[in-house]
Amino acid sequence: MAALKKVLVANRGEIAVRVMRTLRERRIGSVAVFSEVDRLAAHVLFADEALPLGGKTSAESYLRIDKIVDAARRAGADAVHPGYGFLSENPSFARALTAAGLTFVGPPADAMEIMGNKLKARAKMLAAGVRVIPGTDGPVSDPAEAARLAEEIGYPVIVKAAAGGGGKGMRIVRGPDQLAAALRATGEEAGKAFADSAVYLEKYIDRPRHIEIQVMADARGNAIHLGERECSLQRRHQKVVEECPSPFVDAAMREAMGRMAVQAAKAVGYVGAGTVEFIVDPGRDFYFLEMNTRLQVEHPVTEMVTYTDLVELQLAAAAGEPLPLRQEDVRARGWAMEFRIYAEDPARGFLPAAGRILRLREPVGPGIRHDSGIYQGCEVSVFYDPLLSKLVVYGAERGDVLERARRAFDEFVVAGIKTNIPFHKWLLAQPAFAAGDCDTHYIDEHFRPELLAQDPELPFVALVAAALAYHQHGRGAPAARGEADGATSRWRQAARREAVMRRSTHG
Ligand code: MV4
Repeated sequence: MAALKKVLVANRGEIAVRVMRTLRERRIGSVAVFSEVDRLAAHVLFADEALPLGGKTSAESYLRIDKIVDAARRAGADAVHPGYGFLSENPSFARALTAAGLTFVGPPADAMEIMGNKLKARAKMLAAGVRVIPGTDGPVSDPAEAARLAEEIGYPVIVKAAAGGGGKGMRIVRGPDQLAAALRATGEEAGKAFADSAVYLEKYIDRPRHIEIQVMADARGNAIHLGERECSLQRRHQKVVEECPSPFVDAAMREAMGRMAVQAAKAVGYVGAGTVEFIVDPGRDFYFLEMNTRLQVEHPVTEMVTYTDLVELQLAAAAGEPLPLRQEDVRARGWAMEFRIYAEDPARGFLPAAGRILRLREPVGPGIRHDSGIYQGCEVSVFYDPLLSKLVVYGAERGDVLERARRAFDEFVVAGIKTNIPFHKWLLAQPAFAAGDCDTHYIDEHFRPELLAQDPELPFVALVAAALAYHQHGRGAPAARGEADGATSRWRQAARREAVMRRSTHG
């Protein structure tokens, strides 16, 4: 296959911009596609050229295989990079591109198909000698048979949808009395969500850590791993912070997990960048959970620590080039953490936020990388994923990264819409997080909105507003004395509320 000259990026937001940055460095043309809502989005402004898909929702735009294949043809692209989400793990998309003479920057459709079904993946992994969680070999539907199998596995067990993934379609069962109901409910849910009602049983691993291995394979049968990422900090199956290396993994465990991940990739004829997810029990035993057949959101922490550009490696693999490095050439140096910046309000149950970004001050300086899909003045809609950007912090040691991250968040200003930046500041103040001691339940068990610090700029903003009001109204501004109708001043009310809050939170 010849070197790539022009690549269409079938995605939006920070990942589309991220992919295009490597394209620009490699002097490969970049083509953006966009929905009606995204005419002025960051990825459109960054690209060499941009084609409209029409439609507002994902289903009408970024999920339309026909429109994207057509756009790639019209632009004269030779390849399509799918990013993550949208069509990135859709075997039909890969096949449609191949049929149109275009290169899919991703694995073979067959590999995606196997890994997209948990039962198929389990069977393949078992045959390849990869350790999977004890469970059933196939789907279970008969409650009596399920009860017998669950007894054999040992309670608690978990009912999972074969077509599920990422936390959707599963139920924990603590005893035989709950099994039949869980089987029925999970099956019904899976039928609706994935048009496939097959479910199976696994041993339930309580309080797991989520650790994943980055793999990279070429089309000539070579495969390597680039170490692990710790992804245990999640809120309702949505990752919030990831890091590399994991504070929980030692050299022996990394080696064993890495070897198993490469085995998994080879077993399905994998090509390109992929991630093998492991679930690790408190006794440090680890099991294959699933393989994500795409570039992941959190890939930058691996890039920082291994000094690689995973998009560049993806493009090389797609072009049929051999892997430019052997396993023994992979070296890890330093520590990296990624903080996901979401358009959501942590003070109000993480409600999605939308609107115009009125002011943006991005953190910069030593060890800071900000992979962003926003700019000052841009509109954030509720049509797509709420991920705005990722703050990636790099340093020599984990402690340096934490200090640097606190500094970076103090510089970071996003005004106009609510973000989870205050949440990250809270997290960075937690001793358990600083100690690297959080499992997948930490946030759900420890975070409450009342714990968020008040924005330190707020008193200054109030002061400036008061001064302005004083100037505009002349001496004796009415706001200082109460409303004209005799009601208490809003300023005074706010001050009282503040005083009460301080008393109640500081004893
Ligand atoms: C499990 C599990 C415990 N035991 N499977 C959640 C997402 C999906 N990929 C699989 N998940 C889990 N599967 C067994 N047999 C616990 C989880 C799980 C979890 C896994 C990884 C990261 C965060 C999680 C949060 C809750 C539950």
